[in-house]
Amino acid sequence: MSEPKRYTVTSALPYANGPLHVGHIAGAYLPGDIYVRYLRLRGRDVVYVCGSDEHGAAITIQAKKEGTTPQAIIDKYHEINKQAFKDLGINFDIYHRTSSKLHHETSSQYFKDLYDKGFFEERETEQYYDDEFSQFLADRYIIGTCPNCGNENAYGDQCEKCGTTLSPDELINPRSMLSNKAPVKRLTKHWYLPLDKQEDWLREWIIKGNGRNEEWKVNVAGQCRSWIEQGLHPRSITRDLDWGVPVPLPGAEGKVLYVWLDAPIGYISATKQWAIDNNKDWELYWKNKDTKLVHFIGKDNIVFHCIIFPTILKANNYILPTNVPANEFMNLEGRKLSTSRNWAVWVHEFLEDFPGQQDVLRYYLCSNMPETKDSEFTWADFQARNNNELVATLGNFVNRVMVLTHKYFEGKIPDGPQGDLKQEDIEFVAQIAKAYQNVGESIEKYDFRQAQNSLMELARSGDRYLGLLEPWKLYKIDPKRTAEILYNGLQVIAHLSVLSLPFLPTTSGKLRRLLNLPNEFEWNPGTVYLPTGHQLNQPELLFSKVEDETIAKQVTKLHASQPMTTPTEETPSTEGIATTQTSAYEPMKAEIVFDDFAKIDLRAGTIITAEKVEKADKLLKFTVDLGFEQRTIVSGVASHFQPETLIGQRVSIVANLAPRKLKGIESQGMILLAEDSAGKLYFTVPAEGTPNGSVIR
Ligand code: B3M
Ligand code: ZN
Repeated sequence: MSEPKRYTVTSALPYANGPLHVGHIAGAYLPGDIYVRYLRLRGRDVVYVCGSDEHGAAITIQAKKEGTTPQAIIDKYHEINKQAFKDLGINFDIYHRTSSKLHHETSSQYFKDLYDKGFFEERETEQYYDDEFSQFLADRYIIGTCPNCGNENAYGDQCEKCGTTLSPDELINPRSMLSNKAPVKRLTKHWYLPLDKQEDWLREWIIKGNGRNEEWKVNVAGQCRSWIEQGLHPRSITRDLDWGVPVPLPGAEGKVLYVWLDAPIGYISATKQWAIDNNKDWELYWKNKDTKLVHFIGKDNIVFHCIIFPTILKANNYILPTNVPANEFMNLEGRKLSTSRNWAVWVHEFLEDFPGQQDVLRYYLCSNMPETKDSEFTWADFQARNNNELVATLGNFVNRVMVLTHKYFEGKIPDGPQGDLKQEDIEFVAQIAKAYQNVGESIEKYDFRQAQNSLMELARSGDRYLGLLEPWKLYKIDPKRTAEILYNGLQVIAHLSVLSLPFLPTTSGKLRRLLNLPNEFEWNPGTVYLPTGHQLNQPELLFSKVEDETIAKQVTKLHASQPMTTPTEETPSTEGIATTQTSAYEPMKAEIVFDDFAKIDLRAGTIITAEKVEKADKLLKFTVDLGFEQRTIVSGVASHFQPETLIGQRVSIVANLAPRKLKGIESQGMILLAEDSAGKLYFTVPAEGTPNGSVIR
C-alpha cells in the first residue's frame, strides 16, 4: 500500500465481566494507543475504536457467580474499565458497547446480509443439554478434560491451560457447568460458517501473503498456518442462549449470534457511533481500499481476527486487516496472570496505589511488552525501571538543565552556539534526528519496546552530554559556553516532549508546561521550539523514586490476595454453578526401574542462609546444611518466597546432581519442591527430628 489515506485501528473488546489487569494492557491496549498517538502526531487520519464485549457465556456465567443479572454485570464492568482506560491515557475515539441498540442492529443486519447471499449452512445436530437446568451447553457452559493436555477443566470452546481451541464434542468426560452432571444430547438447529470453502483464498492471503502488503509477525502467521494446514471446518455461529443478539430469522427464537461473530462487528458499530457523533463517513473507514485496518489483540484471539472475521468481512466487501500484531502473554511474578485466582495487578488498584503515576506503568509495560514471547511483570523490575531509567536518566537530565537555566539565566533560553560548531555539539544535536527516525521506524514495525528505547536513548545522550561537559563547573570561568550547553540541552528536551507523547502522554504534557510551550507538536527534528529569550516555567520533578517499602507492600498484597487453599483451576463456585473438586494433575512420567531411582542421592538438610542473586529476578542463593558439609544451592524461586523467611526451613535435596553455574554462582545440588496445578510451590520437608544429612530412600 502506498501511504494509506486513513487508518482504522482497533483493540480487542474486553469482556465486561471483570476489571482489567496489566496483562490486558500490555497485550492489546498500550501498543494500540502508542501506535495511534504516533499516527496522530504525524498528522494521519485515524479512528481508534474499542468497547466492551457484553455478550456470550463469559457474561452470563459471571452474573451467576455474582448472584446478579447479566445487565448489572456489564453496566458495572463497562464503567470500571472505561474509567481505567481513561486514567491510563488509553485514548480511544470511542469506547462503545455491544449491548447498544446500534450494535444489535448492525450485527443483526450483517448476519442477515450474509444469510441472504446464501453464505451460511443450516444444520440440525445433537448438542449437549443440561436436563436439570433446561439449557443447551455451549462454550463455557460445558467443561471436561482437554484432549490435548489432559486439563480436567477445559471449556467447551477453549482449554485455558494449553490454549487449544475446542468444540464441546472434543471434551473427554464432559460435564455441565450448571449442574456438574454429565449432559445429555438433544437436537438443535444452527447456522454454520463454511470455513472449509474459504480455504483457498485464506491460503493465498495468509500463508503466501499475496494481497497483503505487510509481513505478519511470526507468532501470528504461524498460528494461522497451523489452523489452515489442519484443515478448516464449518463453524457454528449461533447459540442456544438467552443473552446476546437474537438470530434475525423466523424460527430462531431462543437463539443468539455466537459472541465471536458479533464482537468483531462491534468494531464496525463503534465506528458508526463515532461517525454519527463526529459527522464522519464510517464507510470510508471500513470499505475504502486506501484505508489501513490494524487489529491489536492478545494471542488467544488470533484465529478470530485472522481467519473468521476476515471471512465475513470479505463476504460483505469490507476491507481486510493489513496487520494483526498480536502480542504474547505477560506473566506476573513467575505465574500466569489469572482473574479467577486473583493473581493480578489490577489497573484501577494500581492507579489508586500510585496516583498520578500512570506513565510509570505505561513505561514499564512497554519496556517489557510480550511482543515476541511471553514476558514477566515483577515488582522488583518495575521499581528498577522507574528508579534507574525514568528517575535517574530522563528525569535527572531534564531537571539538571531546568535548574541550571534558572540558576544562571533566570529561566530564559540563553544564546545558542554561533559560527563553527564543536564536535560534541554536532554529535549531540544529531541525536535528535536519529531519535525521530528510530522511533518512527520501530513503531511502524510494531516494535514498541525498541521504539521506547530509542526515545530513552535520546535522554541518555543528554545525560552523557551534561556529564561530559559539566556546565555546573563551567559557569564561573566560561558563562558563554555554559549558555551553549544549556541551549542544546533545552532543545533536546523540547524534542523529548514530542517523542515521548506516544509513550508517556502525561509526561509529555508536563514537559510542555515546564518549557512553557503549547501542546502543538510537529514531527520534525528541525523544529526550533525554544528561541533565545523564551521564558521557562519553574522546574518540577518529573518522576519520583519508588521505595523498597512500596514494593514490599505490593508483593505482600499480591500474596495476601491468595486464598489459603488455592483452587486448582478456573472453576467458579457460587450458587447455581457447580463446584468441581477435581484438580488438574500433571501427567505421569514413564516408568523407571529401581536402579534408575537408586542413582539419586537424596538428603535431609536445613537452609541456613538465603539471599537474592543480583541481576537475576528469579534466583535465590541458599546455603544448605547437610550435617557433614554445607552446600551452596541456587534455585529459581525468588518470585515465590521472601528469602529472609526461609532461614531455618527444612528441605530435601538432590545431593549428587552435577554442579551447575547460574549467574556465575556454582549450584551444588537441588532443593526439592512440590508444585500444585496453580503453580504454587511447597517445600518437601523431612519429618521433624530427621538429622541433617540423613539419606532419603
Ligand atoms: N472479548 C475475548 C477476550 O477478551 C473477546 C475479544 C473480542 S475482540 C472482538 O479475550
Ligand atoms: Zn489443554
